[in-house]
Formats: sequence, structure tokens, C-alpha cells
Amino acid sequence: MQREEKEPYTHAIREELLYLIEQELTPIACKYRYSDVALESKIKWKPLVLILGNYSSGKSTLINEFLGQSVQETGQAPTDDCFTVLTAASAGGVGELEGQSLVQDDQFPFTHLKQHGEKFVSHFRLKYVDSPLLKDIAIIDTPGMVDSVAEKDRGYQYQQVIGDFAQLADLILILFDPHKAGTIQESYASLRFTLPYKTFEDRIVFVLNRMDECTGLEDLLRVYGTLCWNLSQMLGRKDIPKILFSYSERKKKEETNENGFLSLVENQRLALHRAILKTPKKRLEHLAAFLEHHAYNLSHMLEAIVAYYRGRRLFLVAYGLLGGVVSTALATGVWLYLHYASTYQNMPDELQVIIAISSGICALGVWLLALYKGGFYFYKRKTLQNLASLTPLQDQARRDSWQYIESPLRRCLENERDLPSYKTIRREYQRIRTLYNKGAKEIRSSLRSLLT
Ligand SMILES: Nc1nc2c(ncn2[C@@H]2O[C@H](COP(=O)(O)OP(=O)(O)O)[C@@H](O)[C@H]2O)c(=O)[nH]1
Ligand SMILES: [Mg+2]
Repeated sequence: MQREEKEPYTHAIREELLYLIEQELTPIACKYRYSDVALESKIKWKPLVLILGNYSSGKSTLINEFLGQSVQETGQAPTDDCFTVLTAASAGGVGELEGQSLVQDDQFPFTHLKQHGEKFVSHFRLKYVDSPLLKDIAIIDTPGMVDSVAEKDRGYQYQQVIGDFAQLADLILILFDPHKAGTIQESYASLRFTLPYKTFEDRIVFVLNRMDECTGLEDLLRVYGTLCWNLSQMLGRKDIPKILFSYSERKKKEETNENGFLSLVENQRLALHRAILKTPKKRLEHLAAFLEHHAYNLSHMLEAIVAYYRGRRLFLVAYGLLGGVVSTALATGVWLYLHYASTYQNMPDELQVIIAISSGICALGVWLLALYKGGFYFYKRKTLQNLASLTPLQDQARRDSWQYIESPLRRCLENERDLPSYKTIRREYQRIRTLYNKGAKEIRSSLRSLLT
């Protein structure tokens, strides 16, 4: 199918995905406190490319060169310490938006970033750039990772901020340069502790940039080897991640015999540009993955709530029955006592039966009342202490989703008064399961046939 022919299908799938997320997933996700904000708020805006890397690894230069205009400041020292979103305004033209407006405005997916505080907000901005390349995407330039700056010196939690951006991004470029091939503490922390938990590996592309500065092929191989070694340490992976080579066409050192290898990797430089241009297509796949991921987690969470209620019912029935047995035994005991004790010889048989039954009923009443008042509390406390026992965690996918849902589930059960009836929860659980088993899978397969 030609690109133009695919366009309406692509559009229809995007609309369908957004509809399912907005109308089916979000209302239930918010109701059960799985999410505090509408899920679609993070993915409704343009596809995003996040550019991370050491300071002066050439992030801003790469952006300027991709856009064919000088939009971002560049320089050897850590020049720019802002997070800058670059995109084209729908009406065209240029301009800038301050962080304060960005985190207040619902049309952007950044409202949740205001939690990072004033200092971050004052280092956040959006630039409208007059470029057709930014019509369908936005690129985020970031302050470089450095060794000398601790998080507290930045005045905000850098790792958390990039974690949040990474969650929004469809493509994450991580740049290194030959001088600091992966030795920066902040990049170590980002790759080891932040990004793996915030994004999917297929969204990350590693780039060895400024490679024109290698003094020769031998130097390049040494740098490449160092970067591979450092990356495998940082990622805790046994295999070597794919690394693209790149350099700035304008800034590159003059081509000599020593750096004659540049032309050999020209195709990689272009592959990088193509990867950026393909981000909208990636976004579609990510939307499908987003729907699948949240439907899976949410159905796991509802399954746990249903199990909680079912367990409580069983608990009540079991203890209710035990109460029945105990009070029957008590009634029988009372009757035997009245019947055989010499003191009550003259008491009519009917009265003995009535007293025995009444004492049994009273005992059962007290038992049930205690069960109702204390039993609920006991069951809840016991279950909250061992939440993981609510649902089986037989495979890695379940264990992963458990990580995600444990704290919203706890919050939800602690405030169980706000929950709907058991019947409604079961119905909604079935709905989300169907959404995951059918809706998400159908969309995935139509997407696959469209993208291949
Ligand atoms: N030789 C060479 N210099 C580069 C290349 N890319 C960037 N530079 C220079 O490296 C310095 C830092 O670049 P910049 O884009 O500001 O890095 P950032 O801090 O990652 O945004 C600038 O002086 C650029 O001119 C490149 O591919 N080759
Ligand atoms: Mg820069």
C-alpha cells in the first residue's frame, strides 16, 4: 500500500486507539485510583523525541543540523541548562512559551511535571520553530549530564525529571562523545536506575557522536570498545546494545587520511535522521502498546479487588457458619442443663426449649455483630499485610504489572468505602479483560498489517 493510501487507515486506527483509552480505560482507571490523571493526557499530543546525553556531546548541534537552522545554543562548556521542547506552531510562526505556562496548559502533556518544583519549571520552555520537520513531532533538548553537579545543586531531581520525560517519549536518543564515552556519573545513574523502569528498550537509540574527532580508525575502535564496555556495565546487560555512529556535517574536522572512515558511516548518520522522522509511526505502535499495557495492569488490579471481596465473603461465610455451630452447641448445652439439672425440674419443657433457643440466637447475634465490626477489620488488616497473595504472580509479566499496581491497589483497598458494589467491580473487571484480550489485540494485528 502506498503511503497516501495508508493515511486514512492510520488516522482511523489512531482515533480508535484514543477512543478506547479515553472512553474505556480512563474512567475505570481514575475510579479505582489506578491513575490520578486521564491516561490519554500523556499521549494525545505530538509524538516526542527526547535527546539525552553528556554535556557537549552534540545534542543541540544535532538538533540544529536536523532542522537546518540554528535554533539551539551550542558550545563546549555546559551552555544550556534548560529542557527545551521544539515544535512547529499549528498556525506557523515562531515564539516561546515559559515553563509556567507549559505546566498549566492541558493541551500539552506536561502538567504532571509541575510536581518537580519551581526550579525545574524555570528551566523548562517551549520554542515554536518554523520548520515543516516539526509539524508532526516535537523534539526535547535537555541539559547535559555532568559529574560536577549533584541533583541538589540543580535544584530539582534530574533523574526523576528525565524519567518522566522518558515516559512520554517515542524515541530516546542517548548521545555520547569520544572524550567521555560513558563515564559520566549522571548518565550511569540514568541508564542503570531510571530509564529501564520508565521506558521500553525499543525506544532507546545509543549514539556515538562527534566521531570525526577520533584521530584514526584505531582510536575509533578503542572509543567504541570503551563505550560498549561502559554501556554493558551501566545497563547490566550481557549483550552489546546497538550503537549508531554520528557526527555533525558542519562541525566535523576536515577529512584527512586519518578520519577517512567518516564516509563509511555516512549511512548511520542518515539512519539517525530517518529514525527521528519515523517517530509518528512509532507513536502509533506505542499507543497500541500503551493501551495493552494499561489494560493488562488494570485488569490485574481489578482481579485483585475481586479476589479481595471474594476472600472477604468466604471469610464471613466461614466464620458465620462457625458462629452457627457454636451457638447451636450453646443452645443444646443450655437445653441439656435445664433439662437435667435438678433446680429446673419443674420448668415446663416448652420454656426450656425457648430459653435454649433464645440463648443460641443471642450468642449468634453477638458473634455476628463482632464479626461485622471486628472481622472486616481483621480481614482487611491481614490482607493488606500480604497483598501479593491476592492474585497469582506466576510469570514475569504478572510480576511486572504487580510492581505497577501494588501501591494504587493498597490505596484503593485502604479507602474501600469509595469503591462500588462487588457486582459492579466484577462487571468492570470483565470489561477491561475483554478490552485487553480482544480490543487491544485486534488493533495490534490491524496495525501490524498496516505497518508491514
Ligand atoms: N568536531 C565536532 N564538533 C562537534 C560535533 N557536534 C558538536 N560539536 C561541537 O561540540 C560543542 C558542544 O556541542 P553542543 O551541541 O552544544 O552540545 P550539547 O551540550 O550536547 O548540546 C560545540 O562547540 C559544537 O560545535 C561534531 O560532530 N564534531
Ligand atoms: Mg545543548
